[in-house]
Amino acid sequence: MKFGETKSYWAVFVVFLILVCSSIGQTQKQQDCRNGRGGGNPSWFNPGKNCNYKQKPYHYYERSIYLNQEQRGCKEVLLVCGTVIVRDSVVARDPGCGEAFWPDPKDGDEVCCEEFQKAVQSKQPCDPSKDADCDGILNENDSNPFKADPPDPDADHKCYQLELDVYNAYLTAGADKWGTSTAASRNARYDCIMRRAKEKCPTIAWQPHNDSHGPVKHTQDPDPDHKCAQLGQDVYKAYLKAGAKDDTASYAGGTAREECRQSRASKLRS
Ligand SMILES: [Ca+2]
Ligand SMILES: [Ca+2]
Repeated sequence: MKFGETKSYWAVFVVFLILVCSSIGQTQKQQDCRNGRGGGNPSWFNPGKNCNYKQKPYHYYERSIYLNQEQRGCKEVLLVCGTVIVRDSVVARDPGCGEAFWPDPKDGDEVCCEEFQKAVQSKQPCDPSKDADCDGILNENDSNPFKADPPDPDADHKCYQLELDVYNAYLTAGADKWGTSTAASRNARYDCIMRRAKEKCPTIAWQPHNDSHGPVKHTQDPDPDHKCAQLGQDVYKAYLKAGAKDDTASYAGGTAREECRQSRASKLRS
């Protein structure tokens, strides 16, 4: 093999290594995003070879516990390595207890009991008797108790507040309640949630629309009372308040203003 040939083999090998490493990085990232905060399920969910005592959690559901003439009790129990996790609810006698809240554990749901019990004692990284997968959702509210759920991108309700602010901005501009105002504010909330989710997990397949159009000239000013201009300003400020970047906020404000001008111009023409 000539020296030049060896060099090009090396180059191909290095490129191959880079590709493999970057694809592993990508998979790792997707994994973290799917498993949510802290980057994944706690260690007791993947019992390794060194784990001596593994057990699949056991789930049972007791319906219709007699309470009195009007009410029934429903009791769900999860048994994990000797720890009992209970979910009690009281319902009207009719129709009675609904479907089970927790899913039945499957074969891949084995828990490493030494690690689980160690965490129950030390409460590190969390207390699994209260939150078995350490995702911050307590067992009794977690419909997926053995899998860390991804964080809620709107946990601080900023996107919900944005929806309210945009709705009010449209009402002030004279838009109708149920049509334009509702549609515009829902779109704003969806856009906000998706942007924030994508910031946390860049692998999410969603692209924001940022194809900005300049203002259109109209023969007659469709906005003599500056209601559309005010709407644009209000939407811009609402986005900034929700934590949007300045260009995202200007785009949203500009789009609202132009759509408002278009709609008023077409009313003037008819
Ligand atoms: Ca949980
Ligand atoms: Ca969970």
